[in-house]
Amino acid sequence: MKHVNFLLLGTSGNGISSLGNTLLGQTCFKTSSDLHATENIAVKGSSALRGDCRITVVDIPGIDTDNKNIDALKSFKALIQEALRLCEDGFTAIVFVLQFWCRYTRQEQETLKLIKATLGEGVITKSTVCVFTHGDLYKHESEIFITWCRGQKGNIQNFLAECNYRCVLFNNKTKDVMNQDKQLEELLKLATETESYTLSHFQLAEKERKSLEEEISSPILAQEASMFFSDMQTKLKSLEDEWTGSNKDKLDLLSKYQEELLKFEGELVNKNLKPGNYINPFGSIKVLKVNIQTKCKLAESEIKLESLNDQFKTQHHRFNRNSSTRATFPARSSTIETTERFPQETKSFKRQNDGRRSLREENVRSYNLQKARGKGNDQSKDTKRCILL
Ligand SMILES: Nc1nc2c(ncn2[C@@H]2O[C@H](COP(=O)(O)OP(=O)(O)OP(=O)(O)O)[C@@H](O)[C@H]2O)c(=O)[nH]1
Ligand SMILES: [Mg+2]
Repeated sequence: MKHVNFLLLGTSGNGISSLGNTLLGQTCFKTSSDLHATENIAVKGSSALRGDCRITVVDIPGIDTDNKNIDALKSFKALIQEALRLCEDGFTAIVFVLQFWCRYTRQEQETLKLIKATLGEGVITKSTVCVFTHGDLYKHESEIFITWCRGQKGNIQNFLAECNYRCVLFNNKTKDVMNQDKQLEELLKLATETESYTLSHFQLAEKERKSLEEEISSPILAQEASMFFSDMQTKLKSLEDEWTGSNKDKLDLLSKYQEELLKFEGELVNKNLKPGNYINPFGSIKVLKVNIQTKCKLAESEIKLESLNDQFKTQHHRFNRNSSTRATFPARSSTIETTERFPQETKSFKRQNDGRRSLREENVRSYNLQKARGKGNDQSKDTKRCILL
């Protein structure tokens, strides 16, 4: 006996479950005339003997493309996996269900895109038959249906050409047995032209699924990124305007911000953000990095300066104490005397002065750099203070 397995897919409400019942010759699937989708969250498979053929049909809930997000994508993927589990030999044909009397809209194209991205780009060309339901509304009596299909224009024509005009019209309401048999025969004939769709096809499509996932998640990621940046900018601004703590704590906080930024950048790279109609977050990351690094340098300079000041005060105090001893020595040139009598202190002063000079030069360079970037006015208060010191 011949076994034919069909997987029915299409936009919600197109008559998918009704078609399943027509194919099986009995009511196995729940149908509804409600405007909302049937609360049919499970995949259901049923078989029936039709002539010399055992037909198995797997009906999955119609696709609702208004709900386009990562979760919808993942749940559709899970439905297909479940369908393949129910039909281990795979499907003789994938049946894409359209309504004859309805326009081929953007929604249908979105559904098709989701199907291709989940089952693989080649699924329409190789494995799909298109069934138009509501055949009772077909009034072009004199024109055979395939001629009507070939006469269509625009996006629907592209789709029909893609499935090589494997199209058949179904009237799910007909009680005429001859008509019922005729449409089933036509579908079975077209199914001999298709390549079976199996688990291995589904596994090969993983790359396409990933790509669609990235396309859907990229605008959401970009929005998250923009919120992250504005939050980071606020934190940096308040660090500049309202900070009352020590420079050491400031530096620690800046290092923490830098770590957060690098972590966020890593996450964005891993999620493979695709270019789209939004500001590229990597540009903002660069700006924030430079901003944090400049602030870190300033805080480090302040810390160095504070430590030099402390050292200087200690040395100065010690020097003053020793100067009373120095008064008992015969009068000589003060520089020579200081160098000879206090070699340690003199060397230390020299080092401090060198240190202060190079620090001052570093601050001047940093100030000039900021000024050149047009940020000198507000960020240079600290730097100016360093230069004056
Ligand atoms: N006149 C006519 N009505 C049809 C035909 N096929 C389906 N319908 C009607 O279309 C409506 C939706 O049919 P369903 O089979 O429940 O559609 P579905 O695509 O499975 O919908 P969901 O599972 O809810 O997404 C029902 O009222 C059916 O009676 C047809 O060939 N002709
Ligand atoms: Mg249904």
